[in-house]
Amino acid sequence: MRLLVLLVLVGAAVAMPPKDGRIIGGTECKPNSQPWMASLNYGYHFCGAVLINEQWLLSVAHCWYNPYSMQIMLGEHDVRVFEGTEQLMKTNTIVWHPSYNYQTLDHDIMMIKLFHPVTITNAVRPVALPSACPVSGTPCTVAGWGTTQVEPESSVGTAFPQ
Ligand SMILES: [Ca+2]
Repeated sequence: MRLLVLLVLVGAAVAMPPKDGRIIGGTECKPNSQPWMASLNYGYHFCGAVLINEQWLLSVAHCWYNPYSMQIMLGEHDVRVFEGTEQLMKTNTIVWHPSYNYQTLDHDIMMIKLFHPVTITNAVRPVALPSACPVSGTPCTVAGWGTTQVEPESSVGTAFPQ
């Protein structure tokens, strides 16, 4: 599964959310062009996160997993192959939004503190956080290890393709 990127318009994404909650149609990223992306895994990738400074990540609360079992991989492109740019991290501190509701997914945000700060490299670097909310219609990038196409009806429910 390689890192994918989607370019969307903020206004369009808000006005027309996909029916099933997925964003389909991305393209494979240039390796390490999204150096703030992290893969959360426990033997395999299960969720993405974003490095917001040298020791904290932002993700969604519904991706919570036992912090003592979870690994955080930074500097990833292909999560199935060792590429020499990865930094494996652990955590014991996960903070949910205090109003997170697992049934409605309201306030679906969590913060993950790494045991140690990352080493800043060309493949691992915090994202530049905005100083204000974006204006409707502002282009933005969505990145993650997802799928680039809709699966045929017959394969619905199978693992995501690369
Ligand atoms: Ca890799």
